[in-house]
Formats: sequence, structure tokens, C-alpha cells
Amino acid sequence: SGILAGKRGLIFGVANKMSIAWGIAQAARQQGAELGMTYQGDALKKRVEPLAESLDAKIFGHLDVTDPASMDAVFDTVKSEWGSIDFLVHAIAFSDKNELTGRYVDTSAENFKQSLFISCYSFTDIARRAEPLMAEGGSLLTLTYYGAEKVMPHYNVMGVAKAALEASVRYLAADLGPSGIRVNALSAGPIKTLAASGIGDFRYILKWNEYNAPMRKTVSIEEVGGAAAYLLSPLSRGVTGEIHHVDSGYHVVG
Ligand code: 0WD
Repeated sequence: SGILAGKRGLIFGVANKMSIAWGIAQAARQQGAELGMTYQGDALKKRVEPLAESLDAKIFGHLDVTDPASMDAVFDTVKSEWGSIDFLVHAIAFSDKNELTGRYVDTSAENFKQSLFISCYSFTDIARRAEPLMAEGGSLLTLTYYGAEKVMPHYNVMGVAKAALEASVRYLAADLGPSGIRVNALSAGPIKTLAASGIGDFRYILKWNEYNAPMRKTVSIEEVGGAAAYLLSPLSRGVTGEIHHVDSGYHVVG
């Protein structure tokens, strides 16, 4: 039972127990979903395997969004083993951490291309590959951050990448809506994860949110998971192209 009972979905971007994708995976499982996961490279394989096992999730192997052969392999395996999916979560982003400090204006062309490719284009690439697996309709979800809307200290090129990601949520929603596929993003407040530890002065950002957000606290991966379960489920069947903030209300004051 649960709002995702009888639904099958893929969750990309679990690195460890702190990952937002892990909070989403746990919530989706609690709500009755059957899950598939991937890991990025052998270093994460050892971490992700036991996590997947604890949720009875199937591991579809290595996925690196910059490696088209790994994308082909994962989607081919999902097609042959599952045939179809109901939802997909993209919780993937990357930038050279040397550029997540100092000034945005100093971003290199190389890191600009890499950050936009991994943090934005990969969601479009994944959406295109997921469409044929969602013949009965489905829900695609990505993760974004307030730095897309407002200048946040040190978020720099990631803010530009997230702005592009949020725009692509709207274009994808328009393209895939006629096929019954919804496309949304959760804009999560700051959470201490592996990816976040690369951002300069991240502890200060956490404190700032805690002092200023209407709810006077930061959010947990469980709270992001709860909102994700709703957006992945038929409860949100009238919702697409939406950027939904899960940030203790910070965006109304910040
Ligand atoms: O405060 C935060 N932590 C927030 C994160 C606030 C708002 C949004 N987000 C976003 C991130 O930008 C990202 O899109 O949430 C998403 C998930 O990030 P996370 O949970 O904060 O971070 P983490 O646990 O590190 O997971 C991101 C993972 C990677 O981990 P590392 O840290 O090893 O790069 O994204 C995956 C990888 O597992 N990833 C890739 N997967 C496939 N191919 C690639 C790639 N090329 N690059 C990174």
C-alpha cells in the first residue's frame, strides 16, 4: 500500500546515506514503489549496493551521464528487464569545486561546459531516453536550488546551470505533456551532502537559512523525500512544469 503502490521507478544520484536521492528512495519505497538504482563508478558501487539492497531495489549498474555507452546500457537493461517505468528521479550535479568559490565571472569555458552538461543537459538526455519507457505516462523529477533564482554566495556556475535546468523542466513539460509525462523539480534548501561540501562557506549558508527561513530550520532528506513521493505519485497528476520549494520557506524571505 501507499501512494506509489504498484509503481516502478529509477533513482539516479545516490552516492551515500546523506544523498538527497537516498531520502527520496526511502520515501518512495515507504509509499510502496519498486525501485531501480545506479551508481557512478566502482568507488560508489560499494556504498550504493547495500543501500539498494536494504530497499529491495534492483541495481542497473554503472551510470555516468557523460558516458553515452553507460546510458545506453542502463536504459537497454531497464527496457529488457522491466519493459516500462512510472517515474524517474535525476539527482545529479557536478562542477569543479575550485570554481564554487570566488567570483562567477572567473568561470572557465571548460568547467562551464562540464557543469552545464552534467547538471542540466543530462536531465534532457535522460528524459528523451525515458519517454519510450513511459507509454502509460509517468513522472520525471529533478533537483534544483534557489541559487538559480537569486545570487547565492559561491554557487556561481552552478546557479547558472540550475537556471538552465529549471528552464528545461518547463520545455520538457511542454514536450512530454501530450504523452502523459509530467516533469517537475524540487528546489531543496541547503543540506550537508558530498556535493554540497564542495561549495565554499557552505556551513555559513546552512546557518543563514536556519536563522532566516520562516520555519527557523534547514530541511532534511526525509522532508525532500516526502515532497518527492507526492510529485512522483498520481496525487500530483495535475502538476507539471513546476519548481516546488522544499526549503522551510526560505524563498519567501531570502
Ligand atoms: O544543499 C544541497 N545538497 C542541495 C542539493 C540543495 C538543492 C539541490 N541539490 C541538488 C544537487 O545540485 C544535485 O542536483 O540535489 C542533487 C543531489 O545532490 P546531493 O544529494 O546534494 O549530493 P550527492 O549525494 O553528492 O549526490 C550527487 C551525485 C554525485 O555524487 P558526487 O558527490 O560523488 O559527485 O550526483 C552523481 C554522483 O553520484 N553524479 C553523477 N552521476 C552520474 N554521472 C555524475 C555523472 N557524471 N556526476 C555526479
